Amino acid sequence: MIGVFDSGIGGLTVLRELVRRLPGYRMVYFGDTARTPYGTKSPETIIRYAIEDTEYLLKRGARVIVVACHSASSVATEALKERFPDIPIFEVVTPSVSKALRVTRKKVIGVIGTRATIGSGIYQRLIKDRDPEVKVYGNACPLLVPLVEEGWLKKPETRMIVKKCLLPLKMRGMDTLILGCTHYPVLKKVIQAKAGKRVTLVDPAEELAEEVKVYLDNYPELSRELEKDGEPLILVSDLTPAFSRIARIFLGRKVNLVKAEDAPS
Ligand code: DGN
Repeated sequence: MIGVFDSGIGGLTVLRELVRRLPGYRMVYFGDTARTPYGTKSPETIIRYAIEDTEYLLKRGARVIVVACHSASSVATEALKERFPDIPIFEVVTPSVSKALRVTRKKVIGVIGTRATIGSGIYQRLIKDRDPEVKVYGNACPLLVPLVEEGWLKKPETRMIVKKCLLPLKMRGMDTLILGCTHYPVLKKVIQAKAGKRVTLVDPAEELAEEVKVYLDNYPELSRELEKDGEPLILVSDLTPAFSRIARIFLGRKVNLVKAEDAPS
């Protein structure tokens, strides 16, 4: 099966795209709601959590790992690849960088994300490695996470904060914007309106899902080994009524969250 993990339930935006592109593949999602958020934590802590989340999914039978969390993708990918060299590990940063480089016309790319993601400098490194002429500007927008979780998707306060988050990037002339956090695709319409219609938004969930699909098309033996039995199992390390309500925002439909310790093995 395909194992997907996130700091919480925002990663369901990634699961949603995976299910859309790989319908029928068996998927298990683990949202670390007991320890969320990761985006405010130190790289050492995020790496430790990411390794534990991966170990948990492998124990449950995952053969492929998808890191849905941008904070974990940004700081823990290297450590995960080192620790689990035989497991195909996908993350959300690299495919969004490829897409941004393909679509930028003026070679000015903006990135928004959590403090951990922006603080890691990973986008600057990866983009500059591939095209030193491209300018990359990041802005941490941690306030958007609770706004989405409260369901404040169209409130004037949210529009105002989105505008403020994008202002420094607009001033630099970005023509492409990477939505570097699991929560941001839910705000796509507001972000597009405030960024301006000439700015191309990159939704990492879409790019990652396409990458996993192409990979499995190229490795038919592995693809055959991944069971295909429909509905994903969505596990969380802590369960409250609020999490179930919020999960619906991210997956776009009713979600049955299962507490990991109660899950059938
Ligand atoms: N899942 C996190 C991310 O994509 O960076 C957002 C939630 C958080 O940990 N702050």
